[in-house]
Amino acid sequence: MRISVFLTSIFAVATLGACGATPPKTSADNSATRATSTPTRPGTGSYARYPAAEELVARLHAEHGLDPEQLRNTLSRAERQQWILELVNRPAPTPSTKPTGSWTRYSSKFLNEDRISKGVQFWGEHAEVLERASRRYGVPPEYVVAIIGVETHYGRNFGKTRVIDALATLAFDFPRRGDYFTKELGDYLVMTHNEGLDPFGPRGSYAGAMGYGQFMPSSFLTYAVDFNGDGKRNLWDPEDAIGSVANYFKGHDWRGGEAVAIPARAQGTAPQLMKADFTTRYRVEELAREGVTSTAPLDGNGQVSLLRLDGVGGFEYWLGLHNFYVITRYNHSTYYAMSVHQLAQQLRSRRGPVDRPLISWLQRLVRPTDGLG
Ligand SMILES: [Ca+2]
Repeated sequence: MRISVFLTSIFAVATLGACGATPPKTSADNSATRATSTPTRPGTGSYARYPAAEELVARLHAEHGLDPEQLRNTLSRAERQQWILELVNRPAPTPSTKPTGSWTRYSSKFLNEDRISKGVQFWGEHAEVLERASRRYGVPPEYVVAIIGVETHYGRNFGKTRVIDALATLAFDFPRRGDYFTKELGDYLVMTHNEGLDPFGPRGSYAGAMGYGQFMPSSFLTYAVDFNGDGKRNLWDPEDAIGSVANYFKGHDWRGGEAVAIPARAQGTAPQLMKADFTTRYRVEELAREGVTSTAPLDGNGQVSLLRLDGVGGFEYWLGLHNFYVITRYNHSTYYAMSVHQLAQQLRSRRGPVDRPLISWLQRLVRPTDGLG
């Protein structure tokens, strides 16, 4: 995924690092030239003898038994990336109360023919793995494919920034989210130690998100799985990534078989003034009093979120159910989760209601009987 700088200014910076799995990314991630290509010598980098780096070294030694000299050596070779600080410190514009078409612009990045057809292709290439993940974790394949499609265009854009530089820069030079990114930097060093990786090897987004699903290091430690059975958890391997994304959703209480979001009808001007995003909770009767009604049964959901999409043709209203909230655990944004949901629906509709692997599996079950008969 490569959000334009415009989108970054509205959505990404405001929510940077708030995300469970992946902070939003920007077109700046494409700038390979901005990332330092070779590690500097020990003790000469931006964070050599930094007090905050020393504190992190002490904590990682105490909590994980990591070698302080090695850690000090690594951190002293990380490079501050000034462009990342400029990006995250850019002020976010104030939200408008009138329709501006922001949803139409945002969603057009993901809800387009290219993203759908490449998603169907990705699904076809990994159909067996997606089915296996769906059976094990109870998450439909289309939502796993849609996440990977929105995050990295199915592995086409992993991000080119050295993860250690991104995390060290945000941990030590971005006070507003310093605690969050210091924790992520620590988790990254634990991850590279446990997995036997050179900390200067992995590249990702400007915020340190990695691989097909753009996992942050804390998400790697908690939710990544070895889904191809080679003994390693590798976020850049599609099979491990598919299992890990499905496990992330399961870990955030995805409920198999339940709907995600339902379009709503809205009458009058009252709905425009209501608080509307994935964090809201309204009783159905409460919404009806304000002129908002569901276009489909709510499967027994007594409380729902009111979602307002700022489309070019005017506001569009949806009701977000439990699984919609689960998608926002990946990225705390209504537009993000709605893009994933609608892309998933498009992928499912294009792929067809029943998976071919399931059919061929059933055929294999039947054939031996035929042969014996
Ligand atoms: Ca693996």
